[in-house]
Amino acid sequence: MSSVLAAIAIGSNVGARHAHVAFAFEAIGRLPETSVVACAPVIRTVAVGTPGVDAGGEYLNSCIVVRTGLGARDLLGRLHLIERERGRDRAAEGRWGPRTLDLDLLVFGTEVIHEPGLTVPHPRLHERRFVLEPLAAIAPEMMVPGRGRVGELLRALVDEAPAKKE
Ligand code: A4P
Ligand code: MG
Repeated sequence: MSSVLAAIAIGSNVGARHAHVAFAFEAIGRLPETSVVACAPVIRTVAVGTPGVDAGGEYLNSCIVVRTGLGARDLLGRLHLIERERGRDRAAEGRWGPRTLDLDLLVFGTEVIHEPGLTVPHPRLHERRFVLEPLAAIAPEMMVPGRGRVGELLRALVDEAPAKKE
């Protein structure tokens, strides 16, 4: 079986956040052709918003690295199903609005994908401390195609405020 290392971001800022994040780790671990390589610490972060949309309260953020034989689109489709199982309703939320569970495909091996509904590496990964901090805790050497290594991308954010709330 050919397989790749994939990194997935986990975020939650609505409802039973700890339970949503725990469910995500467990559900991703149960995906077919997929094994968990490492789970990042769960950190509390300040919500990053977009003008005109209430970003909601504090997030719990984490990351998981898996080895998978699934294709990128198949994997993302299954992540969306996991989000739905935790009550995520995209139709009812604004962009970057509050959400029960957000699962983003950050990195998929060495692949660079620009398709409708699927951009890999995730286009905002390199500028987000709430993603890079947990990911660097488990995969600092992981290469983000076109951007550099995770640990270096995090160090490049030194001038920014810390993601952690406390
Ligand atoms: N899509 C395309 N490529 C991908 C990919 N690699 N991974 C498409 C995930 N989705 C991808 O996503 C919008 C569309 O992107 C989907 O149709 C999917 O097919 P979404 O999950 O419905 O919406 P979103 O997450 O609000 O959009 P976006 O632009 O991905 O938001 P971000 O960048 O994920 O930001 N603040 C803190 N502290 N912590 C957070 O976790 N998250 C966000 C969301 C904002 N502020 C935050 C946090
Ligand atoms: Mg998302």
